[in-house]
Amino acid sequence: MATKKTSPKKNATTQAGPVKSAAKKQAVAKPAAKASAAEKILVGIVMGSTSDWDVMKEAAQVCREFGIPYEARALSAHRSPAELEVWISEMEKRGCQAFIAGAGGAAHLAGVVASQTIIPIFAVPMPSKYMKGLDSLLATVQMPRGIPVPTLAIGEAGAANAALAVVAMLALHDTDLRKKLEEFRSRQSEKVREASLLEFA
Ligand code: RP5
Repeated sequence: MATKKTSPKKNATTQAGPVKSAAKKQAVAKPAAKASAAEKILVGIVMGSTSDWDVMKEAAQVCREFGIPYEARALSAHRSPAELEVWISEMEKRGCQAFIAGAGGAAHLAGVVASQTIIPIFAVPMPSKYMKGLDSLLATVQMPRGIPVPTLAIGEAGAANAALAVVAMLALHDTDLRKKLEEFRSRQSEKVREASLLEFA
């Protein structure tokens, strides 16, 4: 049966703020700011459900911190495959250089995105209710040979690290970004050097 392809404009959030939240308003709480179709976007962040946004916003936060234009969308490999396909192709046209995909449970989203584009993708397994994300991790990381899906840690650290991996990739050909990443690393090291353990009684 042919699936109807519609323009995937719902549930999007960009550097400037969310475009629209169709399902759960708390997932994208800021005022709407529509990304123009012509606007260049370097990173596509996609998640299987708006319920993943609490974790995936960590990736968006890192992009924002480094000044990298991104668009974040809730699109499911299982529930909205046609919309997902349209979005991937739109992102390619808009100059996207990397995707970050987060999904939970039988998490096929990152693999499906990877199957439709040669743009690098980084995957984030979502914490899940009953298996604490182990199901998401194994479903994501155990890709068969030929379609690589580099997979980060379960949850927030994975989401932030996925974006940092993208920053490192983009920094290979962007001197300003390289400087920002080096400064980020220095600040992080400095925090560790300055940290002290509390005295105990
Ligand atoms: C996955 O199912 C999503 O990525 C999410 O992690 C999980 C639960 O989705 P909801 O039932 O909260 O929409 O597809």
